Amino acid sequence: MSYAMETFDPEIFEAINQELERQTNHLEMIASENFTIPAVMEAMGSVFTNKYAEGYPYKRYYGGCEHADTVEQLAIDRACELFNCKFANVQPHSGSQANGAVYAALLKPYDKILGMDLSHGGHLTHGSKPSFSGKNYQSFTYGVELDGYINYDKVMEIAKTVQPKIIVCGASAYAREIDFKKFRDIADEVGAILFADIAHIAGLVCADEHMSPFPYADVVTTTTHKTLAGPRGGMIMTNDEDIAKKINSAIFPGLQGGPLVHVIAAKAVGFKYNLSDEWKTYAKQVKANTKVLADVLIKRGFDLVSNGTDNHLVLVSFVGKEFSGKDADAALGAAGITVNKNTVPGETRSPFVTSGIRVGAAALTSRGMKETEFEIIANKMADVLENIEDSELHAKIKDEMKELASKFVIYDKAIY
Ligand code: DSN
Repeated sequence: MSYAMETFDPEIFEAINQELERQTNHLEMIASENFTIPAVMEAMGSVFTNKYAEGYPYKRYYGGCEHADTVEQLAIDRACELFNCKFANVQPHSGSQANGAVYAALLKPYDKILGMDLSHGGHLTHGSKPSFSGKNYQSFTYGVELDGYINYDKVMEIAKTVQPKIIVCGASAYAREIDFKKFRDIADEVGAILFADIAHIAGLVCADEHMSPFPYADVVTTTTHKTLAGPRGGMIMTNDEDIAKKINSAIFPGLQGGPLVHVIAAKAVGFKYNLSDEWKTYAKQVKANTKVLADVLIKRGFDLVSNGTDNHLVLVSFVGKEFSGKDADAALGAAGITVNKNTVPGETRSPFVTSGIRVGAAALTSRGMKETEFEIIANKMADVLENIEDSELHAKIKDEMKELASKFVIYDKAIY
């Protein structure tokens, strides 16, 4: 019996190859997505998927972990070098698991969390009511002003009223630099722990293209797949030994069982890429490309939340327009440009409809696109948004975008 995927499981083989075609022919502009390097995928598909390794490097519960130890220690050391911190836990299976572990480590049930409102750009795990973070803890929120910026004085006022045990800073849809020092001042004023979730901006932070949460935050989490372009997963970092010990216990045995050693190996490979000079050039280019996207859309008459960007994404607002974020998402999708609908400050539509879209530059920058291509794409986006019901135009632009994409092929096969 052959277990090669093509013959053993042709349905899955076909779906994977279709996905490669989709990723190749469409322009991926979802701000939380990226293309990882083949070496990361090789590690994810490695024999480490077979290994149980409960515990931490050199302190395992099972035998045969000597190579898992090598891999996890390398991932930890590279993470600490990358973010200039003392301790890292590279085992969280996702960003949500990482955030859950921070709360489990540092809070008691019903303690108070203060985080950014989901509809203002925060994340479900920052205290949103449908999430464990809003159910197991008393959660309170701060938001952005109508101008799209966080008002740190207001956050201070809210923090003084709420007296939270933890303040969460970091966002999923915020186009401006986050001032971690100002959040530190707020946390100090009310005696709170400062927790920074840098999942969206980590790839910029480690390249000095965004202010670092260290030394201001007590604990920092990130995903490893968004702007870091590594494998899908999470990570927790701190400079505080006591917090590090609590986090380790919260992840294992608190929340997770055996770590995904194949993914940890892939995280280590990703961090090696993030530590390279090439990465610094990439992160700069992400910001330059996003700036072009913002400038063109503004020039073409669209409203951007905060009127611009400091990072890898823009939020386009359709408040006052006939069409919604959902309509825009669908029209751009038909034109071969993948984005996501997103709530905007002062939102009046439901989260399933919304009045905005979130657009990111990280993935197309990984394909090698630069300012010239982003200018073309932003103008095509504007053409679609100005002609939201013209399906013939959308189909024509889809062909043009496919032609553009074909010049920036990232993978020569679906499985590494
Ligand atoms: N789903 C992620 C994002 O799109 O930002 C957050 O977890």
